Order: sequence, then C-alpha cells, then structure tokens
Amino acid sequence: MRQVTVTEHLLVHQRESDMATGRFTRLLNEIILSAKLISRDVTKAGLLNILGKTGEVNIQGEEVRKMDDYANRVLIHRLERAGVLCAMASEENADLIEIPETFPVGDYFLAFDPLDGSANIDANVSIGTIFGIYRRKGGTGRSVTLGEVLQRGAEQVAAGYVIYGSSTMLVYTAGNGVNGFTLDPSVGEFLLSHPNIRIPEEGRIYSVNEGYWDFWDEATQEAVQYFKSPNNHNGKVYSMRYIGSLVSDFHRNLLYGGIFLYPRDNRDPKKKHGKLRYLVEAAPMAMIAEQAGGMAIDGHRRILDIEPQEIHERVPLIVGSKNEVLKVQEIYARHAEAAR
Ligand code: AFP
Repeated sequence: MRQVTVTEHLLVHQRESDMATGRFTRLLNEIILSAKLISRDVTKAGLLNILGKTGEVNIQGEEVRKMDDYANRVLIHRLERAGVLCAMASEENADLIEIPETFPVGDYFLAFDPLDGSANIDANVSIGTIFGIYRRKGGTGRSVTLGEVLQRGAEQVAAGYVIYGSSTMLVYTAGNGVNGFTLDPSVGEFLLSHPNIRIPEEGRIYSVNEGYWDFWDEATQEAVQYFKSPNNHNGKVYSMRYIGSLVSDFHRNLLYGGIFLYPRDNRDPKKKHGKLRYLVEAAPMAMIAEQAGGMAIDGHRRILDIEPQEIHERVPLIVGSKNEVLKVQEIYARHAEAAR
C-alpha cells in the first residue's frame, strides 16, 4: 500500500483551498517538526534527566515542569523564525508572544498549549500539544493588539493536536474533515493512518473528574447521573474513563465515541468557568469535534461561537458524540428554564 506523508497530504489539500500560498503549509510543517522534536524528548524523558519541575510557577498559578518549558521553547524557537506569524499565544506565557525584529512577520496567529496534561509526565501517561490557527483580523506590521487576534473559535483556519502516547499521532483539521497521522520513528515521518475520522454519533463512555461532584451545580450532577443510570435512553450504564489529560481523553472518545465534560464548579472563584482555556484547549478541540461530526458546548452555547476577551480565558467544555452532547444541552436548558 502506498503510504502518504503528512506533507504530501497537505500539499494535495492546499491546492483545493484558499491556503494555496504555501505559507499555511510552512506553518504546519514547523508545528510538525516541533512535534517530532518534542516527541523525541518525551519518549526519552527519564533518560535525559528532564522530568520534574523547574521551580517556577506559570501564569495559571501552576508549577512549570521541565518538559513544559522545553516544549514551549521548541515551538517558539521554530515558529518565530517561520515568517508566517504575526504573534503567538502559549499557555505558558502571560502575554502575546511577539515576533522578534530579526524575523519577518506574516498574518497568521497561533495559539498553543505546548504540553497539555503535563501533570501526568512523571507517570509516563500520554500527553499532547494542542494548537489553533487564526488569521490576523486587522492591522499590519509588528505591533499586534489583542483585538486583532482574539476571535471566535469558528474563525480558526485549522486546529489540531499531537498525542505522545504508545505511538505519536498528529490529528488535525483545516476545515474539511479530520485526518490522523502516526509518526513512524524509523523514517521520522507522520504517515496517514486515520483518514477522514468520524466520531460515532453515540458512544458508551463518559469522561469527567467525578471527584468534584460536590462542587457542581444540579444540572451537571443530573447530566453525569444520566450516564451512570441504567434507565438512560439506551438502557445501559456508560463506562467512565478519565485520564486527566485532555488530549488523551478527547482522542479516545473521538475514535470510540463518548462524551468529555469539564464543567464549571465552585471550588475556586478564579476557575468558576472550569479549568480549561478557551484558546488553547476548548476552541481547537471544538473545531476537531465538529469537523468529525460531533459537538462542543459550554453547557448552553456552541464553543466555537464564544468570543474570548482574554488570552487565558477559561470556559466549561462538554464535547464529544452528538447524541450525548445534545442530551447534556437539554438537561442544562431545562435547569435554566426552571431557574427563570
Ligand atoms: P495539566 O497540563 O496541568 O496537567 O492540566 C491538564 C488539563 O488542563 C487537561 O489536560 C485535563 O483534561 C485537565 O487539566 C484535568 O484536570 P483535573 O485534574 O482537574 O481533572
């Protein structure tokens, strides 16, 4: 069987779209090369003495792990030189990352989480890099304002993730379906392994951190109870699967069908909209889910319709198979109606 590399796939599809300038391909290629470098080091993390924490705390108030820091630096180093970006936003940086004077600027804006789920690194659990790509919506030149780059997730021109698991995979969409590529380490290429991924319309898995049950509102409790109940619409309890690494939980549900929830809770006023960040987690996953035939909401609204106001804005995320997400939306709507 002829094997298609991600670059070949990109070149073929680039011809079919308005991204035929080659700049988008350049951007994706830099992300892919960064992912290979990160993958190489993630798989050798224990040997390289890079496990553990740096001792610093990031903008989210979380301890920075050495691999987070390394992955962040790899992505910034490669992408600031690419000549296709006007700015970047990383989960690890408080502000927009500007392109240094020495490199040319372009009109794409990249938002990324360099190593999501990194609390799991030391235990060798799958983690990932998530990204969303937008076009600058105004302004020219080197100085970029937030207003020029912060946009609804629906404006993403592409979104994807790389999962560093038992194999390394790139899953991405440029707005015409979702494709998955597995890294063949012997040739150093991502090869098309999962063409045109479709999420099953209905699944058998629910994924949520149920330890927070007491901090949820009644709508969320009812929704989660629904999946645990043998009296739900298909008369079978769902299996609970929760890794605590969004890329891994999302990827499994994308392939097998199911629903992932990170709802709002009342543990911490700073996290009253849940924990996940709109730009680098919710919006990219929402685009992939929709492109694969699934859905993503914050309980009521479509994730892709939300207009973020800040780089590190958080949002509740309920994403996955259509039937399960619709069920949760219906429960939230009923509770909202009763509260009126
Ligand atoms: P870390 O990157 O700090 O490990 O956080 C991962 C994450 O943002 C996301 O990948 C998980 O789905 C979520 O947090 C898990 O959070 P809880 O531990 O609160 O369930």
